Amino acid sequence: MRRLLVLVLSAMLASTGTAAANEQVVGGERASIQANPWAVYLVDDRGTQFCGGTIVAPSKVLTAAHCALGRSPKDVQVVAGREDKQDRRAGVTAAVTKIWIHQQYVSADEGEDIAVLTLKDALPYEPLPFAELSDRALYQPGTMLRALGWGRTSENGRTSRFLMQASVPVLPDEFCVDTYPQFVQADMFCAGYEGGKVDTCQGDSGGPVVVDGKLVGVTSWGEGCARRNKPGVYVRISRYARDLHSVVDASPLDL
Ligand code: 4AZ
Repeated sequence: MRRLLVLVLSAMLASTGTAAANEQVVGGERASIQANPWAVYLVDDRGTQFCGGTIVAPSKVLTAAHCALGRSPKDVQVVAGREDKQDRRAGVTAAVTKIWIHQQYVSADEGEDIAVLTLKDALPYEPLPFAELSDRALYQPGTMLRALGWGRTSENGRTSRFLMQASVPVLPDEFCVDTYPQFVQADMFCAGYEGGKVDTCQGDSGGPVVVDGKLVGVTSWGEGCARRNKPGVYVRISRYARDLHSVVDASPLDL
């Protein structure tokens, strides 16, 4: 996530005379794990963070299909309750026992970019409810959404050590279609500013996009990060409510 707070930066330069750019300013704003306890990240078998996710039930984490495809449960772990990736004492690392990927998933820009990880043990953090079919009004253009993640803080930069958040408005579907010929209205929405500057980026994929205490989107794809006229594209979660309930509400024995 990237946000250029020109005023703040010039004020800093004027007052201190140094160019020590504070990553927390250039890269978006910090978000606390206490306020967003359902925000998690995924690590590979080497412990490297590669995607985000959301706790949607005590032992279920929603992420993007493109984050899960081709991975075996034993090579993915969920880190929950940890705002600072370097703070190994904070939160828990949870083992994954099963990976569900939407049956129709092919690639992120064709839609159905959702997956659910089943965890070995229940997490001691509050799950976030996801948007239902009846929540279509939450996708009105102009609605301000909050996207969260530990992804890159600039297009070619490094992923963030800390949980970050950015606010982006839902854009009209026509804008997304004009920008991206492959955009599928029913399955996706796009959000951001025509001028760019605020966006999700690599590593944020699979992570939450929220409004009104509900998960409305999953970070999915886009051309670069924070580019002018290249908004981020997100999974339209309300459209998948039925599919998700069948997986998330299932008892472990049913799967
Ligand atoms: C990615 O590669 C990715 N700017 C995530 C989000 C966006 C672009 C790429 C949106 O995971």
